[in-house]
Amino acid sequence: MTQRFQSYIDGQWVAGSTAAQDENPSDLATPVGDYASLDAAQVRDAIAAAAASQRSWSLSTPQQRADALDFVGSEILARKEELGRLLAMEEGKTLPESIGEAARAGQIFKFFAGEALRIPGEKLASTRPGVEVEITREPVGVVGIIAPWNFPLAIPAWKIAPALAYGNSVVFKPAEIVPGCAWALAEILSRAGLPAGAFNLVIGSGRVVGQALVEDPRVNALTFTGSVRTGNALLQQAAARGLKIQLEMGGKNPLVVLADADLEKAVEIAVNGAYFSTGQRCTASSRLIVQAPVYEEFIARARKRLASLKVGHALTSGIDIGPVASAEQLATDLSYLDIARQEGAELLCGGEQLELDTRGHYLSPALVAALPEHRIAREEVFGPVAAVLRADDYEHALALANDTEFGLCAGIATTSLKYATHFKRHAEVGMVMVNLPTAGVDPHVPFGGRKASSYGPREQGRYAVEFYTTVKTAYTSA
Ligand code: TXE
Repeated sequence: MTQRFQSYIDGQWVAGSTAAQDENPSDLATPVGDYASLDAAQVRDAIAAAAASQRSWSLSTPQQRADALDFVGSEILARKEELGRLLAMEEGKTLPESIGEAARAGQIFKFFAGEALRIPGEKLASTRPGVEVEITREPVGVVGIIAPWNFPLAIPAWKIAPALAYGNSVVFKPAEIVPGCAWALAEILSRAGLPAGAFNLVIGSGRVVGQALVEDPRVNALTFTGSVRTGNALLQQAAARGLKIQLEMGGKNPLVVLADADLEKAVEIAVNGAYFSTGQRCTASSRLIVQAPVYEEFIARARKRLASLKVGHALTSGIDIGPVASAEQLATDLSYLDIARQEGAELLCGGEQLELDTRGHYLSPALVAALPEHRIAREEVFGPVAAVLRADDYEHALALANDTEFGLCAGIATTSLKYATHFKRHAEVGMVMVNLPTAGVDPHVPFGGRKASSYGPREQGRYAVEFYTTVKTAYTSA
């Protein structure tokens, strides 16, 4: 019997109207389950429930909030293998990557359980005699969460956990292709002791469910991770009604490899950053910028390493890369490879659809020698596809690294302290890595970018407090 993933509104499990299949990208013949999309009226019910529970949840003690989040974090950690398996089946990440993501989601809930006890404030002497000034943080209210499919446990966790920790109520809309992970998270949250309505899950399409969230005046803040196109459309609508909004969108993250780098390490960093998680990470190293003296050698070693990677069913042990998450994403990946060929870029290896024992969206990791103006070197593909560019020297490499509309993450492989230090200061990004893959971040420090990659305050760590609270300044005269 297939499992049906339902929505959760005001403390009740709710069926939607139209049923759809939750696909398994490793094996299209064996779906993970099915789910039903909500209509706009049901989303409005969820927002009403969140608004109604807002006051009681915002008045809960920090200890109650910490206990609820700690419960969720502990259960996710205890069940990380099982949740990882669901994630692997639904999104297509390898099982070790998926279990790692489940563990990360658990750690994030535990981190914010601690933060709920440490909500910052300040008390200052006034400039006027006999007056005291206090600065406190209060919940924003009802937070709408629109999440993508590529980290179906971790991204919802790093939005839901701080929202609840700081006393907001939540209406969470997952991406269409990962309802199972969202349902599993909601099921745990449903037993965490929250008042009915403080957390709601609304499964359905972006067009209906996502739109209902951005349009409703009872939603006080909206956090989104996804494509630049959708993010920008939401920004326009948010601006029109003065809605607080935070956006995490695409990346075209450069990894610079200098001639003085440890080349073996640099190749490993590049392959990990560009292709693991099937390249479907906003921080993926999709532009490899290699200094001329080591360009050929880097390519030769990268091709050899890529040929050794095993692409396969996400649950098979020993595989390195799972399938692409959806037919739509696979079509995007293939079309970018076509465009690259048409524009004169050279496919060095990979980029082939693979037929394995089970029918799935399998693509071999592709490396493309490109020029900076080629679209494959400028636009986010979001698949196991990387462009490699040649740079004359460090200054040229830095200029190429910054020659993009995006600014999420940048990396450099070098043994030079001088270049590493200069790069950390001059890369126009929100996150920078020295001798590390561009993808792979810590949960307790800020995450986010500049330029077209991000809008609004940073996510994660203590910096999350900026988005999920509003500041009040109180003056008291005795
Ligand atoms: O994103 P969408 P998709 C990029 C990546 C990928 C492309 C498309 O390049 O190939 O986006 O992915 C909801 N109002 N990234 O189609 O459409 C949608 O239901 C309100 C990069 O999945 O932006 C989902 O929950 N909501 C990114 C969420 O928005 C709407 C991660 C994201 O979907 C909506 C994901 C609307 N009108 C994709 N339309 C990264 N860099 O991390 C859609 N949604």
